[in-house]
Amino acid sequence: MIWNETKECMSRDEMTALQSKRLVKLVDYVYHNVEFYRKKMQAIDLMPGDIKSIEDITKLPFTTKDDLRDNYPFGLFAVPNSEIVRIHASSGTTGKATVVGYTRYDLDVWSECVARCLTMAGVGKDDIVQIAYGYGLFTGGLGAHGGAEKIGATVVPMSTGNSKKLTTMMVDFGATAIACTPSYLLHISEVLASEGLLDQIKLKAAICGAEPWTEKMRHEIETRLHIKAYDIYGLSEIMGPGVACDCAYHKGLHVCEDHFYPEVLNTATLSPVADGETGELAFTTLTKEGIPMIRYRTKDLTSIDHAQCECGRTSARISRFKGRVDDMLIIRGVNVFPSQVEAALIEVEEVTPHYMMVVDRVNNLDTLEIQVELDPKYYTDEIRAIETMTKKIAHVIQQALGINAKIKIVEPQTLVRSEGKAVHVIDKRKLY
Ligand code: DLL
Repeated sequence: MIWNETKECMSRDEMTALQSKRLVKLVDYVYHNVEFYRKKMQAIDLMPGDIKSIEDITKLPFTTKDDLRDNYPFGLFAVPNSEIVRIHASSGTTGKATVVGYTRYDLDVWSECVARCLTMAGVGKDDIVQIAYGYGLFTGGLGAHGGAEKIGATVVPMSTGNSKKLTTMMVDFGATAIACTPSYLLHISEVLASEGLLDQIKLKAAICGAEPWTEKMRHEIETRLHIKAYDIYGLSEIMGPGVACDCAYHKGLHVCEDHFYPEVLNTATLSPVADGETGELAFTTLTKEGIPMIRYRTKDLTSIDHAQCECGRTSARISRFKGRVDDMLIIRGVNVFPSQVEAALIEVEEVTPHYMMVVDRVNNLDTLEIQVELDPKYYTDEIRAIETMTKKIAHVIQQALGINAKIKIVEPQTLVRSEGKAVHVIDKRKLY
């Protein structure tokens, strides 16, 4: 183990001093252990001794997902395989999988960070936690699992795949917390309702993440299940779930910044922006041994706030994610994020938060169709009522996005329910 001391609540000056010390050590570590970083630094005549404090971080080059893919599978590892005790990998749907490796120390840090997040969500040793993120190469299941065990909670490793069994066990075991994607939790709430189990659950908290979701979706989940829902963020390249999480005040996600140094970058210049300004989030892993990351560009869009939170924690907070740089659709010249559609649809009482955006190009003009499901009690055979509803939804979308969309009301339960990360966009333009 090359890293030691960690303190959770410290002043900004103490945090900066710790980050500086760790960055200096990290740069020396990667220079001597990862050829990729050594070459990148040599290419710009940068020596480890040139990095003296955290302010010098901007002298370092960025790392991207392509770098991980180009060095597939283990090229960016800083330790021999004998030190690696766990591998995770991204699904690789858009290219080669990105592979990450953890030393025993990395797993300890990971469970510590997730434990902090669960504590923020009020989960402790008396709780029974159902983990309904996927187990396997995806970091969600095992990552949340490690943190829940660390705080001494009773862990139920459900994984995904059998919602009826999950809801039955939720009632039988008296689960008090659940960790899963927000879209899956929405589906679970439907299953609980259809099974008549809603009033038998003991759930009090949900720790949801792995995909963008809105404040309105949080409200929807909290109202349906009578629980508190918390936002947990992370990515496999940096660790997995637990890089950041929100507290009971829900005023941004507290970053475990003693381990992961966050920068928010102007998307055009890649220079760090001021607090409150939106940009692309980058992370430097200050203590990671297996696969350290220097200025890893996440593509996630957020802003940062270094002021102390009302909860008393001093860690920097990142705002709820607006989306990803590569999630943004340009439809007839207008920038559209799926999260805007979600937020708008939740405003319409008759509509459920399940939706699918289908983007196409007809006669050189972009088209947007939004497929929605109504709350079952609003379905009717009366054509005029359906037309009125369609117009109403189209108007709400026009107001929210500034563009017209064709609204298609589909039959109940026809839109795919996801158990992992939800897919909300089919962009047919990419097929031409
Ligand atoms: O999704 C890790 C994770 C698991 C986080 C469980 C939270 C809970 P990846 O599969 O590598 O890792 O995907 C990372 O998912 O860059 C974001 O775009 C998105 N993401 C993760 N959490 C959130 C969140 C896991 N709370 C990518 N809000 C990230 C918005 C999120 N987007």
